[in-house]
Amino acid sequence: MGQQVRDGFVELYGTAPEGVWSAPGRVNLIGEHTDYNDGFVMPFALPHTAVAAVSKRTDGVLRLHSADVEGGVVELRLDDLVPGTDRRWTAYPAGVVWALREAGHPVTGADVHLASTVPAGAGLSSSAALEVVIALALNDLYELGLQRWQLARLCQRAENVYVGAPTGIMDQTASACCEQGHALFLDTRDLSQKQIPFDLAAEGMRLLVVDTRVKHSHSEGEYGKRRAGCERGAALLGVDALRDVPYDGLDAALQRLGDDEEAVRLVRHVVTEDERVERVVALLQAGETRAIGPVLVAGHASLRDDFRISCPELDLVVDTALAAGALGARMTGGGFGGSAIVLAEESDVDTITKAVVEAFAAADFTTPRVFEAVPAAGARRLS
Ligand code: GAF
Repeated sequence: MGQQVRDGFVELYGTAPEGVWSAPGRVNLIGEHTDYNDGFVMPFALPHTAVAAVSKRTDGVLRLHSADVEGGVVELRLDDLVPGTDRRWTAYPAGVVWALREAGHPVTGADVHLASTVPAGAGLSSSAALEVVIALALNDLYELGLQRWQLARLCQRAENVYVGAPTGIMDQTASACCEQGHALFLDTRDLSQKQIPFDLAAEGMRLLVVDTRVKHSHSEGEYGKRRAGCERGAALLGVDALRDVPYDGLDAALQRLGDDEEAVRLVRHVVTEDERVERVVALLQAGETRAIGPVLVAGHASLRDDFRISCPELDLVVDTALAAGALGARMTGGGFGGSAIVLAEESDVDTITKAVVEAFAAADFTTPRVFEAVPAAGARRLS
């Protein structure tokens, strides 16, 4: 796609771009809604990417164009970028430019043409891919010398403040830092990372992504409500973040919350989910990959029953896949729609896929999009 985006830039702006960059979407293997609680996550990069051809400008103008969106070039003045004022796709790249400048980096403008193969609204981090590809391009072109984790932080700030979605740091870090063939074990408190080899094919397994086609959006209220609820739970327990509630102290913590049913559910999900991430890492490192299946299923139950962010379509994927022989399955990403993942023996993939598609048809749901996910590379310069 790099060449196509380069050609598109030439056609649009009449000169060759200074470079072309790509940044992937992600799926999260385990560790959901833990990132804004300073906890653990374990995403890996998808082969689906946002690709941007970019050149610098010196006149304080940002020109943005997407091959995926109807309409022409959007021209913005850097001095006019104000958080919360843009409801279009352009808020993501413009937000990154705003965040870089707000942090004191001397960005004086850019021409951008981009295209993305990350499905939008599918819970696969299409917005983080868009942010990270711009951040990486500007970091290179303006020789800012920022490290990957710093770019991720700036992209998160763009999303939180400029776009107005109160998300955590997982998606941007995944897009910026993942490596091919690995899942990223990330401690979101200090952003320390460990690349965990994750080669299912070598062990005769596959990981399927099932996009339910139910669109989700983080700017809408429910995500923010869960986040506020977790912060309230931490305050009630007198800790900085729920990450600080130890797993072996969970019962005592829940007792302290008494009959505050909502706080009990949210705290129980986050604390047990952090433990599940650590368990999955330990199992993978011990070579017991098939044993992560039940941990993924327990994660789904916790998101459905305690965190309450699943939906009938996601539950149907999980239940149907398990009944058709999957080793494990769970929703992935922010919830309220989006995608689920299914861990399966290679020999069961066709049966499971067919069962899920048929179950959706029987329930009168939109046909889901099913594809295999193999851990791909993180953000990089293509040319
Ligand atoms: C979304 C958010 F963007 C992430 O930060 C994370 O909270 C995730 O939902 C849930 O784990 O993708």
